[in-house]
Amino acid sequence: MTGTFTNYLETKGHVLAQMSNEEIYVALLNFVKEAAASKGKNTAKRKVYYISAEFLIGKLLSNNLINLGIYKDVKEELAQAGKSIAEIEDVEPEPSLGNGGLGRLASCFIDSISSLAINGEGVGLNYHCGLFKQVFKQNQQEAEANFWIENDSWLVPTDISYDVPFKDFTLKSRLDRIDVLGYKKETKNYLNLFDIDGLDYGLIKDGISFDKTEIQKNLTLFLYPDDSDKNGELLRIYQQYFMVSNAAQLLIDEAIERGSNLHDLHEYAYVQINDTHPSMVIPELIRLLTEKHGFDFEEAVSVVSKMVGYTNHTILAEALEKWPLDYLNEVVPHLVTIIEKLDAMIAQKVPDVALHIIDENYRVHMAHMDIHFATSVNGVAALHTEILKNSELKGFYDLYPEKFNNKTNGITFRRWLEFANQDLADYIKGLIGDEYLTEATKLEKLLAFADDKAVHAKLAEIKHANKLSLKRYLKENKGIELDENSIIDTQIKRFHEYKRQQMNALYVIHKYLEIKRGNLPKRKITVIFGGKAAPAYTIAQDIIHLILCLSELINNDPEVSPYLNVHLVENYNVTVAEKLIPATDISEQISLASKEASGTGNMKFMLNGALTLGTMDGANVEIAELAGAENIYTFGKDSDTIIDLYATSGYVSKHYYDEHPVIKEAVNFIIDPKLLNLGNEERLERLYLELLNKDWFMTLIDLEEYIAVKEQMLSDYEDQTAWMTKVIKNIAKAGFFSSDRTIEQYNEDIWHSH
Ligand code: 26V
Repeated sequence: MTGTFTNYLETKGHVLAQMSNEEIYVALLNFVKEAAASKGKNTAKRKVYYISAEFLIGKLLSNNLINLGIYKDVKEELAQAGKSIAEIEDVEPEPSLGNGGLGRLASCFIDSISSLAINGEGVGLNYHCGLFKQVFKQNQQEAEANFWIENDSWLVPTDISYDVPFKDFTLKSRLDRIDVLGYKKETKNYLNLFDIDGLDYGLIKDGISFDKTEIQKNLTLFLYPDDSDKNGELLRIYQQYFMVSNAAQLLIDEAIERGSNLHDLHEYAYVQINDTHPSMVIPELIRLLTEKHGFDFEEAVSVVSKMVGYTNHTILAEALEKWPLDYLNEVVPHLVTIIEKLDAMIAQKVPDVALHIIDENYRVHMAHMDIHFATSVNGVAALHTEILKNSELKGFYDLYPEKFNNKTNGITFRRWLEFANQDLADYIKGLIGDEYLTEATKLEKLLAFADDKAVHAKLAEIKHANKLSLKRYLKENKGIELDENSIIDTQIKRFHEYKRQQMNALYVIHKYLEIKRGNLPKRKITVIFGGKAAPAYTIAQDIIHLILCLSELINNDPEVSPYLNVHLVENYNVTVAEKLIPATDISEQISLASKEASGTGNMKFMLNGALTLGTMDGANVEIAELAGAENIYTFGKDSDTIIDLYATSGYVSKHYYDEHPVIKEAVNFIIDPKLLNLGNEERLERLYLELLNKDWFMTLIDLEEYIAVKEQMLSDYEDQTAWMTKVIKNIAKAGFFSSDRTIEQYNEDIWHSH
């Protein structure tokens, strides 16, 4: 960096004190973009292409200032001119190019790739309407289009363009890039976002419904359109193929430019397939090498299968993509011939049809194709990888044990501590220095302060200040009145039955009834939820409805609200997470064991001094191991038990309901007149019956233990010395969950980019 922001403004003839927040934001954006433009590129021979349908990047201004090492200076310059950096941050729109964990992970990964100066870039799509904007009306979720691209944005246009052939037409792409700056690095990488010209916003009707058939005008209009109908699914295939064809053409061009003769392409490029959404990159690379570059089929397969790795992010059957061959034939018939040949190759050497690519119903199992032709298959937490090896993908593991490996997820500490919790970060630096920003396990030095009362007091003070900031934010932006003196218990994540927000809601009901009976808690509890539900996912919408009704009932009840508040924060996104996490005491990670592949919110809370209340699922298991079982609160059946119950159809929710009065009382309350008066009878009734008669994700099996452990936690909170010791031990051991560690492992074990 040369010169301060003020100098930069002077060269443009501006005076900071006279500028509006909007003008300052745009000036800072351009200042950062110019700084980024002067950085060099990473140059290792083998370049990594992290292809992902989602990059939930969040706002970029502050993160970029931090990575440039000038955040504090700029903050100070602004303050001297009477401006607040927080108000400038508010001006930036948040691009929501992702649904949840998978997209946020991809964003933490590109931050770490740049921060480690690895030659690696993200490749995805530039959706003009990111994930829908959530609004609540009559205690229900509604979805609105969520435009984020303004005249001044982080996108840097390029003149790179490719032809992408579909069955009935060819679409020209356009590439826009976002600079990805590493933490205090002289080099940068790109996030490559492909787009089309000729998008027609006029196709959008009510909310997020739109004409899904006009592919040449809608391809990058929406992230994951509702795919519950055939046109939605076809559009998904169009999007996926468009993404990977562009990625494949880009990587081939770049490899040639850097000296590859393509027969050695694998030495120049490695593709990490983020879930199965980019799987068609395998046949597409084979197609390009054979059709455009004169390879014979076998050699193309041989080269491609030395340069791709597949990451699995879920064992939920509905998320494992299986495209009907018919659909692929409607969109990309030229890939179908290749996929059929790949399937035939596998069928020749693997007798077990369950492992083939195309099944007896002519559906293409994208994950199977990935596994057969990748060098590496990884899960995202130790338990998840074990489940893949021993049950979900056992047949494949028996076939290719050497391909399977674990890469426990991570988060970037620059965004999730240094930026989101500035007071805590500064305090930690005062205690142990700032090495942890690049070498996260140095946080262990905090263990020396685990029993230090002065440190405890300071941490409590910081938490309280964060609650106050959250209170201001929620009041100004979300119409919520937060009690900063309450214990803050937070569950933020996509709404899904396996994540069991409904179990937390049943706890809330139980607590409400207890308070009504005069069993008052020692200290007020605020239960906060945040998250969106897929528009086509009815039960998830019903759970949102229940929570909104409970919130209305409880917060307005003068007998109860002094002891218990419930809030569901509207339009949860990365920005909201950055405010909620530093203010939280209790981190809810209560998925049904075996179902949450990893979780990354759990890591963010741990790093920010919240204690985990969780099942032994995903990365919670590793949190317990690292922090020590006595420093986290676990409950519930373990994954082996749950997997067994599914295998034997051994779970009957009605038994739990009938045999446990506490459960019965809480479930019955869902259709109590008090709630029915506030809500929609059909929704509440459906949820009640679902829990009673099906409860596929076994809410009731863990409910009683959950209530007991949460009560234990609330009472332990009163012993602040013991609580703060736990908090410090958690923060000290959070270093393992830095995405720098994860990315180093990807590079050492899979990518080999040096
Ligand atoms: C699947 C589908 C299928 C239906 C249409 C919409 C949609 C959107 C995304 C996905 C992918 C689901 C996989 C996923 O997000 N997994 C999450 O990945 C995180 C990062 O590894 C991990 O921490 C979470 O536990 C895991 O649920």
